[in-house]
Amino acid sequence: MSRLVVVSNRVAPIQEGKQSSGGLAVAVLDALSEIGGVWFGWSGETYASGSSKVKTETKGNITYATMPLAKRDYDAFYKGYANATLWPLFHYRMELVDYHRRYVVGYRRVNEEFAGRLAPMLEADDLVWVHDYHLIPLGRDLRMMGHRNRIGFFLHIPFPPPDLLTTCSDHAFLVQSMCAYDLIGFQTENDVENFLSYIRKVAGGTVGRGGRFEAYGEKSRACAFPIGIYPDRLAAQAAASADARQTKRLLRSLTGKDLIVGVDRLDYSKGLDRRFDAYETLLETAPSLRGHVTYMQIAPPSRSDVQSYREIREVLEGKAGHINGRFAEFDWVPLRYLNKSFQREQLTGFFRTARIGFVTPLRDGMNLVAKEYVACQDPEDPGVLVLSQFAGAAAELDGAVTVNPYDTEYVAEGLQRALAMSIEERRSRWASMMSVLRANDLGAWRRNFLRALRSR
Ligand code: ADQ
Repeated sequence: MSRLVVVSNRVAPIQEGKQSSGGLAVAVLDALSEIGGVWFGWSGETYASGSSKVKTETKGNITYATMPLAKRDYDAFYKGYANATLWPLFHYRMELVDYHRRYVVGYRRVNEEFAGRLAPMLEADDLVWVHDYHLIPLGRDLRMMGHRNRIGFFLHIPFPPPDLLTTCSDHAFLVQSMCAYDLIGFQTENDVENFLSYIRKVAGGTVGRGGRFEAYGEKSRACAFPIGIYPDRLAAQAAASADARQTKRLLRSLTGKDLIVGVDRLDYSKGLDRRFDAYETLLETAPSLRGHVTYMQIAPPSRSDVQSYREIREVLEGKAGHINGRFAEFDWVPLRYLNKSFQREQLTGFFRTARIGFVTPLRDGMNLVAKEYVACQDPEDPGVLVLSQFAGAAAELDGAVTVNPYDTEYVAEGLQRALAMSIEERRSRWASMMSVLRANDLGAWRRNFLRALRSR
């Protein structure tokens, strides 16, 4: 079988043996360790002057090939175009887009450099799988260097409708670059539809059956491959974690109160500010719940060198202080707000302890936390998932209490419904979600994508 060559922005956290808080890292490592191959990407290091070298290291059946970025490339490509331009743009947050020509110049330069460094490592029958918004032009750059391999691209984040995408001057460059791939994978049918709508309306292309299309002189295919988890592995871990020291400590600290849990990277797309507002509305409108619920929000800081991330952190600190100042009693703190990461084993225990999984992004490609929360529940006494209708996961998780995160009263009502739900209803909603998670697990995601790429 041909090798798999995965290219993604970051490789380093896994290589250094650190716990990564990104969903992509978990998914890619799982896929590669089953098939074997190469994982190429940025090492996470920067250098001020001179040139860089690709460092390779083989562990088991995976060769990690990483390269550092020049400081100016880090600023323009990573901090700039990827995280201050594309991330807000693709999450429908035009007002947060920070656009500069030097950013896109750096973005193109780094993609060309990645392609140039990867090229000598490629064998003719390698399947190449490029991940995410940092590397949209990479496939086209490899093609321009003469590589005829099957090259697929998967976008982990949402794809916006054409009216939003065209607010960015580079929209044609971005979509044209995507068309150079043999297969373009999205998280949901909604994202596929947004992309094909651009192909029809803006690119003047034609769209056929099964996501096949022609545009900019290229023939390609766009399909949805919703990313999953391994639910039974997590369930086993959660069951084991129920007896872990930290889970017991958490349980003791709750003294019988119902736990609402949120776990997100500290990112404005996750809707934490409105989520805090909704919790405040819950305490305001349902006074009987005061002293009987505890909301624990775990949110490790991410991308702290981007201005909009520093701002959301400040906003959340203010809101957390406000809620606790307004409602706390001498023996009850309504909101526990933690800016740190936890080991997977600890998180699974926390998920299992929580009566409610509170997941309300304003826009999210998929949201693996929603799926992980469901998988970690005790089948006899499962908790309830309160989920934003704008998370990709909402298309699959039909047993969740679905809410509109922009409507804080509606979210507060959703929390109330979830807190009051009968055990029969909780069990039946959980069972229906768990069977979806098993059918669309992480293995299925990887197999379906690679099968479609091979057979194109
Ligand atoms: P993310 O935006 O990072 O991923 P998500 O899908 O929820 O979001 O994945 C986060 C992962 O990190 C989960 O596995 C979670 O358990 C873990 N994690 C989060 N906070 C943590 C903490 N405090 N400590 C330890 N682990 C933590 C992007 C897209 C998503 C898409 C994924 C995968 O934005 O929409 O679902 O990629 O494609």
